[in-house]
Amino acid sequence: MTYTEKILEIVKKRSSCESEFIQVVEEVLESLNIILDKYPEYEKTALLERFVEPERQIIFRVPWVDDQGNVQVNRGYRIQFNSAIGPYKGGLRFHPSVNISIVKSLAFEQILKNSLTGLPIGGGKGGSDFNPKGKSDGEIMRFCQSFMSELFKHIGQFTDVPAGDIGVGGREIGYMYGQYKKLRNASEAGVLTGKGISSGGSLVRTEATGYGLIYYVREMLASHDISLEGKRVVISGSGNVAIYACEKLQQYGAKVVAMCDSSGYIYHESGIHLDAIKKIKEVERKRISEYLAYHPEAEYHDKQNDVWNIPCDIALPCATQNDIQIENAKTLLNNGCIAVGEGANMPCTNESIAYFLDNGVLLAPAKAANAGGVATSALEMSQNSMRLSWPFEEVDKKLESIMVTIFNITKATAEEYGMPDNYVAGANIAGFLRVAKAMFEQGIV
Ligand code: NDP
Ligand code: 2IT
Repeated sequence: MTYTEKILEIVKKRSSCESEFIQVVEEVLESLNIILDKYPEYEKTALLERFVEPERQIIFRVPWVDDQGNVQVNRGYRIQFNSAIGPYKGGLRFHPSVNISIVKSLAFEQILKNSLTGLPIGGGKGGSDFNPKGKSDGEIMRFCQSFMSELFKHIGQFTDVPAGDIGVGGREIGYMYGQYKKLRNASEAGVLTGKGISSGGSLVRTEATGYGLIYYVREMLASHDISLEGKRVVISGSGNVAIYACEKLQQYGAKVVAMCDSSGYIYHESGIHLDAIKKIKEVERKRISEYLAYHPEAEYHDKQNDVWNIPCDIALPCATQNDIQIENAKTLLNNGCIAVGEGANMPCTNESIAYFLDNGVLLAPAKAANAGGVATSALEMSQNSMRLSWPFEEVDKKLESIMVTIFNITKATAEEYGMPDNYVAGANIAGFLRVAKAMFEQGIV
């Protein structure tokens, strides 16, 4: 039994009910097998045993009062997974599907993603099974305040710095930041990222994950002499990541023909009009089917996952985990798809990832391709520490340069280990080595 097989056995036994967590650990360990012979000291110091076990897991009650005066109770999570290279850093997800397995899997991914940015940030993730859909502004605020009334004990600008994820955007971060400041009686802007600009947020943070994804995909295609111009693209999701991926693609002359939300998808052959999507999703907080009110010539279909049946050159899953199942992967390839960029976290199943790699589809892996969000969060932390703010162009240039560097590292690492174009392995290995070196240097802690 190899060292990685032994570790996978331990995780399967200890976390037998956590299917998403087992899924990500399996994907990462598979890539690490090839390098561990070079580092016998890692097995001697049980480095992988420590790497797959969170430093701390916090689970708490979140009671709040709805608009009818009823008391509601949700569950809150924060997984502080690894602080070897910096304070725990990662988003908060508010969605009814949130459970310990999902949060742990996202926190584990975050360790490697944050490492790839080259910035000093460790890995964490949190959230709640709270469903923000259909809630009034007052309900959202009371929930966020209650959530922070417990979370504030465990976070801090040098300890753990949360941000947004599914269901958590600028509005929610604002309410949580307000509550944190009240409880701590201190202005510690660096405790949360994704803040509004007036509250110490960074320009470009809103756009960062989507823009960063397209910078990565642009580099990946360019290394095969392919350009984004004129490409047909299908995007799943219509939230923060999807919207700004679409915006940057359109700037590069690509045509986005479909987007979706959890209820269904829209198909607009002449190209999606992003201003309508922004209005529906960022302002009105409505369903994507409303798009037809603005563009009746488009089509709406209520099976969200069928969005992958639309022929495209490039597929960008930007909604949630396990979105592209093996049947979707086969359909995409049959329809001529040449590249997939993972804007969401773990949007392709392990089976789909293997299928794409085996069939020559270029795959930009989530932990590299969507790292622009957290990288810009780290730039927000820097600006907060320096008590100044950089202009949009400056942050965007830094983001672009970070994404180009991440692409180059994932490509070079894949080549070094004899797997050219396998950016999945490149990202896993490069991300791991930086954290492993830091863990080794810091002894058994
Ligand atoms: P948003 O909440 O802004 O948008 C999420 C989008 O995905 C919505 O269109 C939503 O539809 C859809 N969606 C969510 N859950 C499901 C589901 N179970 N089935 C189908 N559709 C679903 O989130 P973000 O755009 O911020 O996040 C999207 C993905 O990107 C997530 O995987 C997140 O972890 C990842 N990510 C986000 C980063 C960020 O900076 N925000 C950074 C890196 C990764 P509906 O509104 O109907 O629920
Ligand atoms: O998955 C992610 O990288 C995020 N949700 C962003 C995390 C962050 O701290 O900005």
